[in-house]
Amino acid sequence: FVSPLDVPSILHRISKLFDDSYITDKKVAILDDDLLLAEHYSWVLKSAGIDVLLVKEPEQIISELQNFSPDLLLLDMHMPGYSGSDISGVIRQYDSLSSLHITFLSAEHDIKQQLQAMSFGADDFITKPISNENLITSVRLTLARNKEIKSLIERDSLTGLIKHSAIKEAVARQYDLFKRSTDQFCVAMLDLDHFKNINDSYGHAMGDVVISTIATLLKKRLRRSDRAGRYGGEEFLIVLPNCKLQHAEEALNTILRAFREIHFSAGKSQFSCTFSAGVVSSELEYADAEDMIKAADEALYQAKKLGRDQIFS
Ligand code: GH3
Ligand code: MG
Ligand code: MG
Ligand code: MG
Repeated sequence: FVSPLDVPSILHRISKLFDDSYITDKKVAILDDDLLLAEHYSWVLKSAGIDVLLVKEPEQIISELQNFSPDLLLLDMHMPGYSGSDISGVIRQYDSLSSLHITFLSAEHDIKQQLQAMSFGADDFITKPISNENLITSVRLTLARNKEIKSLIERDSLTGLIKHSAIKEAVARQYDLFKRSTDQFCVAMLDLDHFKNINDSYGHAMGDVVISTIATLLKKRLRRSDRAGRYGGEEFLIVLPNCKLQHAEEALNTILRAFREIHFSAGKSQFSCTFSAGVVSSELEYADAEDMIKAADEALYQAKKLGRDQIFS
């Protein structure tokens, strides 16, 4: 073990390796039956500005991970009564934890044993003992790399919004939270009006400009805790946590007014565009997240039927 003094110096040495502002998710969970060692790792990572959860009861690991939602789990391979492979096998059965990065910690040097253990759902391996410097470097590299991969997989390149499956997952996560906390939340489905006409009259590239404009507006005007995703071509799914139906409706109406005022220039002509949206609240009891999305889609259909350029709830 080292004195507290050398953690800052380690950080200083490796800081040039990383753009810190880039790593915004810094949550790591640790499970090791050697509590002294686990506490040491925790202290080292905390000194590096990482939020750490020490899992002390392996039986509670699923709920603890779901509550803390870490980006990385450092998991001991050998524990009395459990193996790391058993635990990662269980973790991978939960959809909400399927993207959690699991790194095995072990004194196991045999590569064959390591690979076999990893076939149960871990992503990589750290061999114990590990120096403080290597632990911090390895954890930060994993966090940075994960964030980059996640954003490449989840983000849509035209709008920078999260894609279909990621926004659906965000709705599902909110629905799960709601079941436990009963905080009301809303889901909205938004679709541009007569968008085919815009493509036909001004070209597909101009259509793309309109799509990225509404996406930018959503990013700017929604609350930070809200999430918007590109559900389809010119369709957007939005989840608004901690929000009453009336407020969601107001927020979308404000965005609609702003969007309507935008004048797009295509050569000598100018045009504008509108959208329709359907909003539903968790106050009405829905069977699951899927059911709520379907209801938002039906509300959207009503908004279209009533003449478009409006929010239906
Ligand atoms: P409505 O008011 O009923 O929604 O009419 P609409 O013309 O908007 O009909 P719909 O929503 O069915 O049309 C979607 C159109 O959006 C069809 C498709 O060609 C176009 N589209 C889908 N994705 C893209 C894209 O990425 N870029 C562009 N430019 N157009 C797209
Ligand atoms: Mg152990
Ligand atoms: Mg449309
Ligand atoms: Mg559409």
